[in-house]
This record gives sequence, C-alpha cells and structure tokens, in this order.
Amino acid sequence: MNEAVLAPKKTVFSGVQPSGNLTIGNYLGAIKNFSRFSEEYKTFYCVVDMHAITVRQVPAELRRRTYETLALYMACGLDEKKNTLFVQSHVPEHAELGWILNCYTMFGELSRMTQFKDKSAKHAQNINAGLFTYPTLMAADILLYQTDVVPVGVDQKQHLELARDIATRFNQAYSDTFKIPEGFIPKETMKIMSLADPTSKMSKSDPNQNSVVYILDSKDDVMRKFKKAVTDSEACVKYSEDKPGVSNLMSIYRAFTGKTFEEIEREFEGKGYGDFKLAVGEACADGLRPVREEFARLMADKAHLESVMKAGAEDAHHYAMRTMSKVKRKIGFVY
Ligand code: AQP
Repeated sequence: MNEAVLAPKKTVFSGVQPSGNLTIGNYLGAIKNFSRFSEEYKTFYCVVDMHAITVRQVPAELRRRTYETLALYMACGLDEKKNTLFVQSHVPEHAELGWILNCYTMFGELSRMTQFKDKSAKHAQNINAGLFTYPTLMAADILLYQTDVVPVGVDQKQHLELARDIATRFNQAYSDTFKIPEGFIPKETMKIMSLADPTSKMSKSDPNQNSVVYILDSKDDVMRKFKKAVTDSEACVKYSEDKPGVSNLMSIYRAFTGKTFEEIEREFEGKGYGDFKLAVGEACADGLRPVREEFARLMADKAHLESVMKAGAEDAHHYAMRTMSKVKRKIGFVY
C-alpha cells in the first residue's frame, strides 16, 4: 500500500441554521456545493440550531425546521452513509469549546463583524450576547473537527477569517492544537441578493416573502417572485455593478443553467426583462423540482430522520471528544 492510500482523509465541515425556510441563497451559496466532497473527504454537515437561537425562534417551528434542514441536506444529495449529518445541540462539545474560545477572542474583533452589525440593526430589541459571540461558536464548530475545508457562502468569509485568527492565536499560546481551516467559496457562486432589494443579501429570515425564493417554493410561487423582481429601467440584460437587480438574476440563471454571463447577454439581446425573468424563473423551478420531490419523500419518514441524526451525533461526538481532550490538557484543566 502506498502512502497516499494510508493518508487520513481531509475533513470538511459546514452548517446551516434552521432559522427559517431555506432559500436559494443557502442552496447555491452552500448546500449545493456540499456533496462534491462526500467521496474524498470526511464530511461533517451540521444543522446549527444553537446559532439559530441568537434570534428569537418559535420553539415548535425551530423543532420542525431542524428536521426539515436535515431532510433538505439529504434531498440535495447528501447520503447519510457517506456524510456525518447531525444537529449541533446533540454534540455538547460545540458549546464547551465555544466558551473556551470566547476567552481567546477579542471584544474588538467581534465588534467588527458585519453580520453582528446587520443583525443588531434588524433585531434592535434583542441584541443578546449570543448574537455578539456567534462567530466564536462558529469557530468552535469548525475547529472541533480539525477541519481542512469549510464550504460557505461569501457572506461568511469574515467569520471564517476570524476562526483562523482564533486558531492561530491558540496554537501560538500553547502548541499546535487546531488545524487552520481554508474556506471553499467557488468563484462562480456569488452572494445571492434579495429580489426586492438587490443591494442586500437574500436571507431566510427576511419578512418580505417576495424578496426571497425558498428551495421548497412551488413553481407558481417561484415564477411570481421572479416576475416581481426589481430590475432597472434600461431593458438591457447585462452584467454590471451598476445594475444590481439584473446582475443578481443573471447569477441565479448562470447557477441553474451553467451558462456564462456572455452567453446569457447574447441570449437576451434585444429582448425585454419580461422574457428574461420568465427564463430565470423556469430554470430555477426546474432545477429545484427534484429536491422538492425528494424532500417530501424524506419528511414522510420522521423515524428515519431521527436515526440519521442519532448516528450522526454519535460519530461527530467521537471526533469532537478527541479535540476537547487535547484543548483541556493544553489550557490546564484537570482532565
Ligand atoms: N444570499 C446568500 N447567498 C449566498 N450564500 C448564502 N448563504 C446564506 N445566504 C446566502 C450561505 O448559506 C449558508 C448557511 O447560512 P446560515 O443559515 O448559517 O446563515 P446565514 O448566512 O445568516 O443565512 P441567512 O439565510 O441570511 O439566515 P438568517 O436570515 O437566519 O440570518 C452559509 O454558508 C451562508 O454563507
């Protein structure tokens, strides 16, 4: 056997919050990319319910969405036999390491996080400490599994940089403990923007339903939302910074069809936005149909979903404990 065969697999970790119905931003920016790692990497995909409670949740909805997010992972092609699929709160080491890493993270660093600033503005009545320390818990999620690669949307880049800084600081204070993770943000995957306000991110918790296309939307809803999408008055399908609405629709169309921006510009030359929006809606609804169908099948068998989360948590716990025992020894806890 050669060395390559004996070398341990590299590790991938990512997560999605069950904080709302998942959007095509979550799909194109993150979940769609997850399955490409399943064969060659040890993969951990987590439903991050502890992150979700940084914003008030209705308990019954949070519970339902936790099942749904797991089912969506599977419907998007993640085979539970090839990937460790689990729920964050089922593995207590996330909270444990999250606390420890809080003590290695600076107030100034957390204050600079744009997500904290955005979410504090959106939830001015509930700017809780968890919202502030969200990035430290995210660092714990990643570092717990000695992760090599983190596939995330471009909006999470700042948090990932912070996770790297925290890991480096910890390693320098003691000795090598954590692997320094790399982000995986494919060039072709842009940040998907709101259909109603293309200067802000499409978010599952946006109260304006027309600004968001959900993975599980019916074809009629998808078509209606794209028809209403904000564009501009130029009637010219062209990718450009000063045309955020059209550029966003082009990114979505490209992601679902695999066409380049130049091909899309040629396809709609001389045509109005009506035709273009119709084509984007069709491509999106058709691309999501298999996911919707598989999701419905999976949700009908709750016992199976529970057995997947249980097995996933046991496997994740096994790996998480190894890192925790190392961390505790290094910082001087009696272990
Ligand atoms: N609009 C987006 N474009 C590209 N990628 C996106 N992601 C989210 N929105 C977009 C990526 O989806 C993954 C899971 O995100 P999350 O649920 O952990 O948190 P989030 O980034 O805060 O997503 P939302 O939809 O905006 O949730 P809420 O409204 O609850 O805050 C991440 O990899 C993210 O990059």
